[in-house]
Amino acid sequence: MPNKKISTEAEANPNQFNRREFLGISAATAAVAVIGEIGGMSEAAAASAPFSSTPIPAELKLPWADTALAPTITANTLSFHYGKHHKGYLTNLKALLASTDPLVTKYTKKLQGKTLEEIIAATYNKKDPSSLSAYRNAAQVWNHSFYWNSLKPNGGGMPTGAIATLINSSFGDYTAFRTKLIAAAVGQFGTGWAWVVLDSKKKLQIISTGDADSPLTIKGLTPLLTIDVWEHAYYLDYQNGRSAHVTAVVDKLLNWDFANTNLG
Ligand code: MN3
Repeated sequence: MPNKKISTEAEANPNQFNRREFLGISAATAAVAVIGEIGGMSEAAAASAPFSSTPIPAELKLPWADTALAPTITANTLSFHYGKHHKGYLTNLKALLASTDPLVTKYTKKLQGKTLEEIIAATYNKKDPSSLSAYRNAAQVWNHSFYWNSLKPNGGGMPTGAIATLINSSFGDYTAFRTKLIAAAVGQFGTGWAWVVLDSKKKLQIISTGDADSPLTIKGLTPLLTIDVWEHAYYLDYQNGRSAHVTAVVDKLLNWDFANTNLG
């Protein structure tokens, strides 16, 4: 079941998905953007915002070569994490939505043609097995795509741009932020994620979520960066050394450009 420990104020908020404003990161989607307004969001932003309105992808893609993050994250780890786990979630989601079993379609009919964000919102905290499976697999497809984009070769270290200013105003300085982010990632019990998010008061927060949960289901939070702390993210390279893995990710791979893009 979805982990309810993510926040005492956790609340599914479908409307959140319609009012986020992200700048796009994809040249392909930006190229089709035209000027206009959709519900307060510019059509250019809506069309080029892959992490606020994400169709179920036909296939998945890494934003860098599978050798590019080594030695912090090796191609061997990615061959399983991306090649088996991430792709598996997409395969499972598609199979579920393609099912013609009336016991399944009773719950999945309303999910047809929806974006990942809409599926996540519609199935959050639902108890029937089909909705639960749709939630878990859609959320994990979304989380992993967001995670790959949160990493880049020669990333990490001192932030730049708007995220640097927000880190200083929200946490005092980068050192305090780094300590808190590593602690949240290392301290998440069992499977889950650590997130840097922007709250409704335009301050940064660091939170962790369990299993497939993400800030998308918490009112007022905009995800900026994430770190996967499921064991499949690091066990082949670090065995039980989650702390060493997380520290290396923060210092060598975090993609501040992506955080700045998500800040708009
Ligand atoms: Mn994972």
